[in-house]
Amino acid sequence: MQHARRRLLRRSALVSTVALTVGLSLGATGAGAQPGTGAGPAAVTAQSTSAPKLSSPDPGVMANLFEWNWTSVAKECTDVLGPAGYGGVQVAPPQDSVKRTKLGDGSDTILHPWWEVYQPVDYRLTSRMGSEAEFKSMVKTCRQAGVKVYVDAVINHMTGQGDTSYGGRTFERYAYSDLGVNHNASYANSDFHKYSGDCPSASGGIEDFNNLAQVRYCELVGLSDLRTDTTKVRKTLAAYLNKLLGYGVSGFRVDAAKHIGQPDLDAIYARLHNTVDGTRPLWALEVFGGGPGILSPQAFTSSGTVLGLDGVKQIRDAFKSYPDAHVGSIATLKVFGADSGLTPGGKTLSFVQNHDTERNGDALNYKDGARNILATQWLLASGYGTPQVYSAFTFSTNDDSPPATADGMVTNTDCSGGAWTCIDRNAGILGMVGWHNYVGKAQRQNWWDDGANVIAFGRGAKGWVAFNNGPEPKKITVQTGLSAGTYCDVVHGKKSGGSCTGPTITVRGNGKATVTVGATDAVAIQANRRV
Ligand code: LM2
Ligand code: CA
Repeated sequence: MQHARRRLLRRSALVSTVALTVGLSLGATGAGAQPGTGAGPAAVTAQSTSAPKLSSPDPGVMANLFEWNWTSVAKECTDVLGPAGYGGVQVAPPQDSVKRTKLGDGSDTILHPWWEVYQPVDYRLTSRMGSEAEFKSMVKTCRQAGVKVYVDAVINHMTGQGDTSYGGRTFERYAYSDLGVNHNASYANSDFHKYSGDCPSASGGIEDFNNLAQVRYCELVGLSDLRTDTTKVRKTLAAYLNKLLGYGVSGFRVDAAKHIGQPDLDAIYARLHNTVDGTRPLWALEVFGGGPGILSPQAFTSSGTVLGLDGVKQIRDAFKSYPDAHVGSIATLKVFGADSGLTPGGKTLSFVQNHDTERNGDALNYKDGARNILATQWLLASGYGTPQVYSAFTFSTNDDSPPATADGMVTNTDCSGGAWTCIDRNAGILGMVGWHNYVGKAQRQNWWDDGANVIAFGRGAKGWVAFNNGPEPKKITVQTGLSAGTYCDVVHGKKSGGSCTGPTITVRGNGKATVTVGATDAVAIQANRRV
């Protein structure tokens, strides 16, 4: 199934490339576009491109700590994310999920693969990342550290099989009793598209990812598809999300949003309470590119923010054709964003990879080492979208569990052992998080490139940065836009007292600087880090 879905996704991606080439002429800015507001829903019709009626605040830089347990997320918020200036953290699906007692159909060999969490059983927060009490305490701790929490909300479907759950339930597919919200509502056959007659495919699964009714009403990789078009299911899902908002959660990454569809997404969002800060929740929709018309990511921007999944591929192709080991050409990134066919920055959660794309070849991943770090630093500098820094665990097969007990409970993150990537802690990335926050909405200026793999640009008179994606160090003399002075390179050092713990860069009276940028490395300076 998994492979079949990938093949289908690939095929529809090809279709989309053609569609994008032929069809799109979006006017908004690319690189340098503003990080932005999330969104609330507007009435969606096939024609509608109206602006959202409500907006949520700019989340700032978000860390995506995929499948870190709640204790480790809390500690990271206090020790690393808050002090470095991350504004938010995305966490893995916290609802109770399947805990397999047997292997699947023979295509997998790991009892507790990472993807168990995408098969909800009920809406108690008894997951392999910890208990409901630990979740609540994590949200409180992160918020105290100045880091808002965003939850991966799995609301399109329930499990693909009957089994046991991390919360200790035993259940059958299409029969999930006592969901723990909405007066302990249950889901029965009548709450699934399997029994509603809406799914037109012969198999009951999504066979054609360009067919609207199949995409919305048939089963995605065999997962029991909820009737999100009914009031009962909408109320139950909203009760789950409102419980999370009540605990202090600030918004959601909506799993499989393309398979829920705009009308149902808007109706669910309309039932959501404000966050404890009095703002509308972030509503970040997972919509793979490749679908026509209303199935395209662009067509979901009137319902919310969308995940930058097409951007992920452009970033991969600019830096490296993973997994071919070819070096790409980052000079191509002069144009990136709406002008390169992507959704506008103000409506996009941008990232170099997530848990799907790091495994399926669409993205760079931690195995690319310095090149992956460089790409993440570039994203933070670009100003495109709300940038996420992805930090998870290492793997050798696509199904590997995160480090866990034999029972599947995820163990504490240990950044020293090689099992966790801890990319959020990389010193150069921490420096670029600060740089990103400092330059704010300043426009990109003084773009320079060598036509291949060295680029440099400023953001207003506030910051300047250079990236070298090539194999040799490169010496460049360029206009920085900053005033004369000696600055700390915040990728390799920190300002401490009157000096820099790393190298410095001198800007001359005419704003120019001569800088050597190391192979697969970056340098960055900002106006408030002069030595
Ligand atoms: C997503 N976005 O739309 C997630 O980002 C993605 O990671 C999820 O798939 C998917 N949608 C469903 O939430 C992952 C994983 C799949 C896995 C599912 C469910 O990529 O391989 O499917 O989670 O755990 C697995 C098996 C598959 C089986 C299915 C149902 O790999 O072979 O299909 O469970 O039992 C019969
Ligand atoms: Ca659906």
